[in-house]
This record gives sequence, structure tokens and C-alpha cells, in this order.
Amino acid sequence: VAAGRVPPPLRAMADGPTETGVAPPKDPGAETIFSKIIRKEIPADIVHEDDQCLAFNDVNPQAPVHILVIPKKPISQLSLATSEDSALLGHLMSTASAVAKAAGIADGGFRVVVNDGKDGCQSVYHLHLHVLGGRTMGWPPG
Ligand code: TR5
Repeated sequence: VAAGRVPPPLRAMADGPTETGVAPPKDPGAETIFSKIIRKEIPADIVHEDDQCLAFNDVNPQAPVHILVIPKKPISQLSLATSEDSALLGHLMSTASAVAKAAGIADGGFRVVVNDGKDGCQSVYHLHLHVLGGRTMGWPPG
């Protein structure tokens, strides 16, 4: 553990439910609300789309700019991505940078966040990158 950093509590590494986040689905390929957004079955404020991914404004923004970048492939969480997904993961990062530039937040700087699993406070089990900017971020995150 780096100097000045508090190690995670042992409980965070133990099995069993915690107070944080939503338990992962039993079926890692389960449908989510984001599958419906990809298929355009429900509306979203889309800012970018290509053959591999979609980016849209978060419905509950935590910063003046809050965009989600999601793969079209239904990977439920980062920790379940495999080496076969490496190029796709790189594309998601490149797209996060591109949408930040297009939204006008790249000059000041921005943050990219992936929440994974219950202790990461993931609530939608379809991998997504949060692109946040337009204000100075705090650290450490809550
Ligand atoms: O907590 P995690 O990291 O899983 O982030 C999920 C994000 O999805 C949150 O920031 C939510 O605000 C966002 N979200 C949830 C829904 C939704 C959305 N963003 C855009 N459009 C949405 N629709 C239509 N429905 C949602 N349930």
C-alpha cells in the first residue's frame, strides 16, 4: 500500500453481501436497460455511435458533463472482460477521450470511471465508462 493510502478493510475482500452496490446478476450475459438503448427500444441522448460502441448522456448527471460509453457487446462488468476484448476496451478508452473533446471538457481535464461489482457500486451490469467533467473533481472518490 502506497504511503498515505488507507488499505481496504478486510471485509471488502471477504465473500458475502456488503452495504454497497447491487449484487451482480447470476447470468453475466443478462439483459440490462443499456441493451434496450443499444437497440433503440428506449430513447437516450446519444452523442456518439459506431460499430463497436455507443456514448450517451447520463440520465442522472454527477457533473456538468457526464457521458456513458458502452460496448455494443454485452460485457456485464470490467472484471469479466477477457483478453479477446482487449482491442474493444482500448476503443472504449479512445472513444471516452473523443467524446470528452467533443463536449469541450478536455482542455480543463476530465475523469473516466468504471465501477465494477457491488463494492465498486456498479448498478447497471453492462460495462460502461463514465466520462465526467466541467468541474474540478474531488479525490479520493466516495
Ligand atoms: O452505477 P453505475 O456505475 O452502474 O452507473 C450506471 C449509470 O447509468 C448511472 O450513472 C445512471 O445514472 C445511469 N443510467 C441509468 C439509466 C440510464 C442511465 N443513463 C442514461 N439513460 C438511462 N436510462 C434510460 N435508464 C436507466 N435506468
